[in-house]
Amino acid sequence: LREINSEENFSFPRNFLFGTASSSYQYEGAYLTDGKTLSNWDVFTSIPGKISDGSHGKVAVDHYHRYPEDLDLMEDLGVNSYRLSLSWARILPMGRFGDVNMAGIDHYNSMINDILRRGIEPFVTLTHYDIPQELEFRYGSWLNPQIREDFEHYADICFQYFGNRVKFWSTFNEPNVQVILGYRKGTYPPSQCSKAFGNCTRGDSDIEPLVAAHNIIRSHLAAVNIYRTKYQEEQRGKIGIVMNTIWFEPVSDSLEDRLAVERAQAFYLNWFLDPIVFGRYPREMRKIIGEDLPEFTRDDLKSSKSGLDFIGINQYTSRYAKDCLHSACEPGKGGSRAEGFVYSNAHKDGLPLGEPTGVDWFNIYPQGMEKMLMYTTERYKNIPLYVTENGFGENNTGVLLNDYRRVKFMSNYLDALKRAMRKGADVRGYFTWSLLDNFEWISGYTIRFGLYHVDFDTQERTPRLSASWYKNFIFQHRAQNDYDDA
Ligand code: GBH
Repeated sequence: LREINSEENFSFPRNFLFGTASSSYQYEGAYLTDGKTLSNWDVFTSIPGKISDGSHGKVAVDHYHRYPEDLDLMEDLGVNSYRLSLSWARILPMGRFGDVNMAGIDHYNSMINDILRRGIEPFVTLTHYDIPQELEFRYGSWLNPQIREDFEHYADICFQYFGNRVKFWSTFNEPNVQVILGYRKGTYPPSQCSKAFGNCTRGDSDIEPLVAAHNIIRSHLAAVNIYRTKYQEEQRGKIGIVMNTIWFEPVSDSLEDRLAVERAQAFYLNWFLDPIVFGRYPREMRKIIGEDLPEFTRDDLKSSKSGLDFIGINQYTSRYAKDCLHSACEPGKGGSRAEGFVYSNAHKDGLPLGEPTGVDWFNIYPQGMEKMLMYTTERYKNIPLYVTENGFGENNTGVLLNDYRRVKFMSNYLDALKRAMRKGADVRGYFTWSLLDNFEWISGYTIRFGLYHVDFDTQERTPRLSASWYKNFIFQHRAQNDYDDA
């Protein structure tokens, strides 16, 4: 059985989580069912021109009604965990200004019970981009410090109703993406953008992304504090945050470009994790932004010494970073004059980083997985890590069941993950994005990430090659464990 593993002498620990990931807005549909009100994404998708195919998540893949069928698929795959998110607008349609919607609570109770009945561990995110529109409308959501009271209240309700069964909580999904696209580029709600970065039609402050991020970090810390003081001792779960990660390589060997890589990482990952783990923003940010960087109060930081039990890493892609403090900033897909770097697709010598996929933000670079996990392990002192998302998206080319490119992608990224574990990264789980094709945000239904193909008219789910590959992969790992134990 040893030969089964492509990397010699390695087996995943028995309790390693293998799962698939989803999110409420991308999967559930049922957008006004059982007392749910509009979320920011319901409103955003109704504005013409925001979504590439003009679509929305009103029905999505109807997971709200079809979850038992979807859990059947997961059971068949043999996964032992399922990463999902809750819809805040289903649980607290008016935020803290109204009552708990018991129909929403009942729905998630039934779903969580069904998940557990099948021997699957729920891994729950509180906010995967979608929030009640009420909070946007009333006070401007993340730009207003009072969002912290709303988030704290919401988290408290979730711990209270579900915490006896949910043992893994993430406060936010990819707040870095949420802030950069929502307040800097303006391509996600609430469509604010800053002059230095985007073609602004609304919003003109370079400070807004910093303020939104600050309020998210404070909200995270408040939720962690509630969990630690009121629930954790009895419920014995773990709480963390999920970040999007990009592995950056310097565009040349010059010292300037190597320092640009550090700035790129500071302005992407460390922006959120440093305050949560160390209680302050990264040095590179402080140096560049100076006094415009908001400050934390002593009260904010009371839980920051233990502001995380784990870090969730969403790892898809890698990029070159190029200095532009000392030379001109050609417009790139990320970074700016203000931050002193830009992203670049090609090395100075002309070589691209990894392999392009046909989806513009996404190239295949498995080494990025290994390096990202090692970087996080070193910087954040061996904290437990979960790869909360990794997966392969393809442009919609009709019924594409023979997804050999996805299989190759998963196999190579999982090999890179194993290499990181052998070098000492404390990785405890892997969730692939995603079980099903689903609503891919501003790309609508044009990019497909599923191990199962979904016919969006009939809602029929059909397994792709990758579904049987993943099933086999998980099966082999179990067999290896049984062999090692015998
Ligand atoms: C994750 O984001 C999300 O958590 C998940 O919901 C999503 O379905 C999945 O990945 C697949 O995309 O305008 O060029 O910036 C991954 C990071 C950042 C990738 C935003 C797509 C938008 C394209 N995402 N990006 S761009």
